[in-house]
Amino acid sequence: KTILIATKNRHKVQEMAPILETYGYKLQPADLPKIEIQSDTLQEIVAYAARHIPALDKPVIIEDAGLFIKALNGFPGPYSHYVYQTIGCKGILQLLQQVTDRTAVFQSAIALKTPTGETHIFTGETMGKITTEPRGTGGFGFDPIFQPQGTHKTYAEMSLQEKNLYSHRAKATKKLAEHLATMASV
Ligand code: ITT
Ligand code: NA
Repeated sequence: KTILIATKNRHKVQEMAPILETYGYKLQPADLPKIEIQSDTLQEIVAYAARHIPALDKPVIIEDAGLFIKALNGFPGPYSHYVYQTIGCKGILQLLQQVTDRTAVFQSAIALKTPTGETHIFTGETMGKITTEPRGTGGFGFDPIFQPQGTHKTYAEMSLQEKNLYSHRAKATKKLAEHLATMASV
C-alpha cells in the first residue's frame, strides 16, 4: 500500500514515513507539481494544490506547514518558506529581540487526493515558544528556535522519533493514517 507525496522537502518524508509505516503504508516522494497559492490559511493552500493535481491510481498527499508567531500577528505563517530562505532563524530572533511574549504555534495541513478524485484535509498544531538563541542541530527550518510546550528541548534538540511525539506534522499525519485505514480500497 503506497501513498505518494508531492514535496521537494526530504525532511517531511523522513518524519511522516515512519508514522504511516506503523499503519502499513509506504510513503513515496512523487515528482508532481505543488501549485502554491497565497492564502492566510494552510488548509486553503493544500486544498487548492490538491484540486490541481490529477487523481492517480494511488492516494496522493500534499503537506504545508507554517510557524505562526503571536507577537508578529501570525507572521511568517503561510510565508514560512520564503521567510526561512530570506531572514532565517536569525532574522526571526532579531524581530523578537525586545519581545517577552514568545508564544508561537506550528501548524501542518495535509491534503489527501484519493484515486476517485476526492479531497480530504487533515490538520495538526503544536503550541510552543520561540527561544532566545538557536539550539540543536537536528531537523530543519525553524526547528532550532521552536520549543514545544511540555519540554525544555527545541525540535532541533530532539531525535526524529522524539520530534514526532510533539510535532504538528505528526499530529496531522496520524489523522491522515486513521482516515486511510477506514478507506476500504487503499
Ligand atoms: P514543500 O516542497 O512541501 O512545499 P517546503 O520546504 O516549502 O516544502 P513548507 O512550505 O511546508 O515546506 O514549509 C515552509 C517552511 O517552514 C519550510 O521551508 C521550513 O523552513 C519551515 N518548516 C516547515 N515545517 C517545519 C518543521 O517541522 N520544523 C521547522 N521548520 C519547518
Ligand atoms: Na512550501
